Amino acid sequence: MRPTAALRAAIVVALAATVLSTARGAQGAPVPPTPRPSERAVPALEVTVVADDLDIPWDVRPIGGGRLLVTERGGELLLLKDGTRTTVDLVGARIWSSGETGLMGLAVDPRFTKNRRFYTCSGWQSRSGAHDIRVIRWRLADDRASARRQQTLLTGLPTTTGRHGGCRLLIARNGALLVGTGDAATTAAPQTLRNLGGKTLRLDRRTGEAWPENPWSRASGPRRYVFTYGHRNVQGLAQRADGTLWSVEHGTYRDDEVNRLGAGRNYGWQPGPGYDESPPMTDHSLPGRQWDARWSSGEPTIATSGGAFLPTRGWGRLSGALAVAALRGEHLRFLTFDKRGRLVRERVRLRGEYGRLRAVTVAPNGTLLVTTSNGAGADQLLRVRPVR
Ligand SMILES: [Ca+2]
Ligand SMILES: [Ca+2]
Repeated sequence: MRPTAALRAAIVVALAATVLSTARGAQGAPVPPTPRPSERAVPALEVTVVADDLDIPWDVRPIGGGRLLVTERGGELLLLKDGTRTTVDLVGARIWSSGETGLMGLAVDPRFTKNRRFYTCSGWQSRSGAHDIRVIRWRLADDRASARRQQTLLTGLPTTTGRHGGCRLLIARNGALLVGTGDAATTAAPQTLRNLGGKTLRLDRRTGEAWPENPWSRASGPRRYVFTYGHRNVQGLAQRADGTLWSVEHGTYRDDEVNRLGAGRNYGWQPGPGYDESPPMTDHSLPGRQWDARWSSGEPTIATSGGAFLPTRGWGRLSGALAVAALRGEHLRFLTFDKRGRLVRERVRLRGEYGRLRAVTVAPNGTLLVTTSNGAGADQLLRVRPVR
């Protein structure tokens, strides 16, 4: 018999922190504040289990009022509050799930309390049987039991078997909706601007039009959406306090990457014929300039996934670091970059304690929401906070 969530959470808290909080660890129950670390100290991390018995929770976003939306890759959208969970019926959805692709990226409108809008990136099956990956804007019903499709913002993100489906979403502080895409394990995608795969894309979340400041925004065809290209499989997107935009992506057998994104830049991925993955993740022999990663794993890879910048205060020496989840590496990695974006420090935490980690979201109270990705319906949503 499996231990109850409350018992497991209590065990986690006892193991994770040297200073024990008074957290009772009940699912989603408010946890009293714990001592904040000094800004000069490296904090210990306290972990509580918000929910368990999840199945590949791919993304998590707060919607206010203590409620969280969670996508499960298999196609379910869940609403969590105070330890209860309900399924949100995505009315008319034709989610296509295969391999690495399914119901994935999630973004919540900054004006959600007024307009109840949220955004998904997912595999989609048409009535003809064809499938692609698309970005859709939904409106959550007043009773939160269902959501209706308001607009399909973008279609035609490539997919083949489901491998390298990308699909992280981020609403930047200027209001633009960013989409990180994968190359669909095809050679054709990453270096051509005629294909939406292997890119970061930027669009207007209200209309689905290309973001007007995109480098090719006045072109016709897919290139008008392109912000950056030459990516293999973007799994994380994050914005730093200084406004800069960053991606996290999966390497081949080497070199997972964190890139600082600049409009129109090429990040250098071009597999060989037959999807030969031996070329480097940043191939400078390609025409023109290729931009090097700001961090890379070297060999072997750790399968970096979601990433989010920590608040600039409240996390001690980790304040302002990029928190990155590692699937294969089974840890959280904190990367500190200086003002110019050069890596100055990295720290690894929670190694092997929760298995594979996928999504990282900063909650409004400055804590981190992290999902595991171990499958078999035994995944967890964790809350990670710094303690003295
Ligand atoms: Ca690269
Ligand atoms: Ca070159």
